[in-house]
Order: sequence, then C-alpha cells, then structure tokens
Amino acid sequence: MTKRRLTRGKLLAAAAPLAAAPLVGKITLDAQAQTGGHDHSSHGATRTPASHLDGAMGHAAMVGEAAPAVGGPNDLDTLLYPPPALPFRPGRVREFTLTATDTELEVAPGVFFPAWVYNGTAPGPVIRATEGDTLRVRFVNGGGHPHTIHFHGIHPSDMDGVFEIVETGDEFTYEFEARPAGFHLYHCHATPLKKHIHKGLYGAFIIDPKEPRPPAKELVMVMNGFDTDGDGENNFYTVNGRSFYYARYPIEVKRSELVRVYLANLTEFDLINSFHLHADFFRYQPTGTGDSWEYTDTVMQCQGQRGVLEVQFAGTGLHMFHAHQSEFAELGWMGFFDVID
Ligand SMILES: [Cu+2]
Repeated sequence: MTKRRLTRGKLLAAAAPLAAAPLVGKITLDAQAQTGGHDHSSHGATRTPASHLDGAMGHAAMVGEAAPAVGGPNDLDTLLYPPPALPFRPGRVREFTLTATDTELEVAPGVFFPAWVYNGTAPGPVIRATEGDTLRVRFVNGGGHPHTIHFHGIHPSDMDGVFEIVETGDEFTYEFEARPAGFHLYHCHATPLKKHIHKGLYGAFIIDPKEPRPPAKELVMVMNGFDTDGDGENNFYTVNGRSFYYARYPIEVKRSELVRVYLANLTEFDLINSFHLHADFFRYQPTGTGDSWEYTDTVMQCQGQRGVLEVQFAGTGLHMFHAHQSEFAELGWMGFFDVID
C-alpha cells in the first residue's frame, strides 16, 4: 500500500464542515480514510459520504446536539472538577496511585488515538494537595514502554522523574513535600520526550496555599492536541481530551459566582496554545503563584505553562471559550459556559 500522509491543511479543510455537521454515528474524514492511515486506520471507523459533511454552519450554531463530540454529559467530570481543597494540617500524607497503560482514546467521533495514559485518560487524573503535605505517589508501569512521572514544583532531584526510569511491569514511589503553592503539572520524562508527552502521559497538579483561596466553583482545563495520522502535526485539539466536548455539553455556572479555572498547556508540536473568553473578562495569575494578576480576556501559554483564571460572569447565557489560534478552535478546542441565574 502506498502510504500517503494527510497534511494538517488538508485535514483542516475537511474538518471545518465536519465540525459543523450533525453527529451521525461514527464519522471520519474521507481523506483520512483513504490514506491507509497510521495508527488508527484499523479501527473500522465508517466513512461518511462527503455530502453529509456539506453545509458548514459556523461555530455560532455548533452547540449542544450540533457539536460533534464523543460521549455522554458527565464523562469528563472527574477531569473537569478537581477534588476539594483540604485545609492545611501539619504532618499529613497524601497518597495517590498512577498506573500507565496503552489504550485507544476516541478523541473525536470515530477518530481513535493510540495513547499512553495515566489511569486511563489523557490528561491523567488531577492530583491535588495542600502546601506542606507529604505527597506519596505510587507509579505502576503497566504500559509497553519505559515511563516516569516528572512533577513540576520543588522536590529532591532523585524524585524528579528523570533518572529513575520505570520499566514495563515495574513500579516506583515518588515522595516529597508539596511546594510551592500554585498550579503545576506532571508528565512522563522518558525519551523521546516529545513522543511520551504527546502520547498522553500528563496531567494537572494543584498545590493549594496554606491560606486557602476564596470558595469558588473550580474547574480544570488541560489543553492538548492529538496527531492522529502520525505526521508530527496535531489533527485535533481539545481541553481534557475530547474535541468539541464542552460545545456539546456546556459547563453550567451561576451569574456572579466566583468561577476558578486551573488552565495548563500540554500541547505538543505547536509552540503555544491559548484561552479566550467571550463577552466577559477574567483575572489571570501565572503559575497560580504570587500577587501578579492580569485582567484580560485572552492568555497564551507555551507547553508546560499554566495559570489560574478567575471570573464572575456579569451576564447570563452561553459564553464561548476557545483557543484564539482559530485553527485550533476549528479542530476541536472550543466550548461554552452556560451562565444561569
Ligand atoms: Cu513515558
């Protein structure tokens, strides 16, 4: 078979109408199916005649049933809603277990990505502790390649996930004090690093300050991308792992309540990613640390950057959010807050 690789440009041309098409069972991109693929070609995704993909409506119409996203309304709740913050208590030990496995993720309807994941999802689970806690993270490598967990933050160099490579079937326990307070992240640091991160081995890591933040409706958004045809460019972009998921299932918040978003960028291949909010402004604290807040409606992050957004919506209704790289938005990285009274 002649291997023809699909460029992102071709895919984008195909995906724009796809993005606006009604969800009609399993769909895949016509050109993609013809390539003989890479990775996901053997998963039996059915092809949808091009005529089904005609008639792009644009993003304004692409909400709820019109948005082509995988799964049900609560599928990503454990990634979106972090575990609660715990008040500081000296001497506390927080224990977590992360298991790496190889798995298939359906990142868009009918589009499967051969992923490497912590605890079954990309991003992996939200790890949360309070500054001063002892973190004890047991890492079990059930995947087919050597992996580690590298945490951002301050810790001994032999707990850094760089030198202690964990072979398939082995395990390692990371133990260190949680500091500094802020919003951090974790990811595999085995080589080739680009591949191990892109495959899905990353997640959000919140360290709450000893003096707690004000009560809020808290959300976690990890921005990522998926190169589903193996050409070194992302074909789909998401927050929390599924294209257009929060367009299909808008995030409900109340007017005037404090909404806090822990936003991180783990997108591989692209230099930056961004978050843009429509119809309101938010405060942004880089890395979730320090006293410096920016008041804006758009922030950008390079890979590994993260920060805390706080917003109190002034009005009700659907408020769009998306990457301000328009191409990313059209390939899946957009959604809505549904602000109610
Ligand atoms: Cu790895």
